[in-house]
Amino acid sequence: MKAARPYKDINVFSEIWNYRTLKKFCRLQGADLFGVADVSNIKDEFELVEDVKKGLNKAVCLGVALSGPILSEIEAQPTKLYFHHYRTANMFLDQTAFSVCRWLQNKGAAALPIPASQILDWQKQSAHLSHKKIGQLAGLGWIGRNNLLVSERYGAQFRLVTILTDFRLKADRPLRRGCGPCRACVAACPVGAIRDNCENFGHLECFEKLKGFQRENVVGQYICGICVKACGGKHGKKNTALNGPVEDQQGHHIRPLS
Ligand code: B12
Ligand code: SF4
Ligand code: SF4
Repeated sequence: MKAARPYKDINVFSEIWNYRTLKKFCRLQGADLFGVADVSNIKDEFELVEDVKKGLNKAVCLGVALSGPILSEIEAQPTKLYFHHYRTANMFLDQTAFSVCRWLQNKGAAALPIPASQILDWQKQSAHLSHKKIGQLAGLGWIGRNNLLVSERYGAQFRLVTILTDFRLKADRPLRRGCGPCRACVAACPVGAIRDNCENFGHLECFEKLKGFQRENVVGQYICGICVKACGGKHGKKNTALNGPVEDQQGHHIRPLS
């Protein structure tokens, strides 16, 4: 007779099964990137009530890709189209996180969606938690020279959201990749805030430039988009006009759309 499976294996099995089912649900909701991070060791960094965050040891991190043509329009400053797109992406991510929260709660789990772009402390310019850090732990990408989370497929041309949960889920691992010899964003930044090493990123230069765009009434919020446009990844290279037109003058596709 076959020996009964040890209980531990059943736990591992259910974590993998849950991970796959949730991933499928998130894809159907429109998420382009999905990953799960084990956040049990970094919860001190979260600006949440101790009792609330106690059992929330997993973080589901989702990414949604931005429109290549909208980014292509950005030159020396953000555009009105990019501003609208940025807000739409945030709303989409918040709605998706809300659906994931309901999905998890209907499975009997606790779930806490973190806003895509809400600032808690205006002095420190910080939020409840860093989506970039969660995304990096969840294997979505690496912190690039531009101080953004960079994925192999989308470069930095995506936005993020996080849902904390106590649901039993397999956790992903961080990627062991980086920018390599690329310096596209270093050359693109109008204030030289992007250096060779992301640890030397010029937060203040960048922030002053973004405040300037808002003061000059270019856009209504602290956004820019220049270093996002510069960092296209595999998908962005095809999707933006950076590499020339997709069609020839007769309307034939001259390079594949992804
Ligand atoms: C406040 C804010 C800003 C502020 C300043 C943020 C800051 N402190 O640097 C301002 C207004 C300047 C800003 C600018 C921009 N922002 Co902003 N911002 C935020 C917001 C709302 C909060 C960030 C926060 O809490 N920071 C606090 C610090 C402590 O966290 P952190 O900056 O993430 O730093 C951590 C990691 O970087 C990590 N880390 C640092 N170095 C390294 C090195 C390695 C090797 C590793 C592994 C980790 C690591 O450790 C840090 C501490 O945990 C987030 C949304 C969110 N909740 O995450 C969006 C967010 C970070 N912004 C985003 C974007 C896109 C932008 C802009 C391009 C503007 C635009 N939309 O056009 C610029 C980019 C500037 C740049 N190149 O970094 C995206 C980034 C998406 C991505 N693919 O990475 C986010 C995640 C919003 C979203 N929902 O997608 N932003
Ligand atoms: S957001 Fe603009 S100013 Fe800030 S690092 Fe990127 S390109 Fe430079
Ligand atoms: S543009 Fe190149 S150097 Fe800059 S963050 Fe992206 S991959 Fe890294």
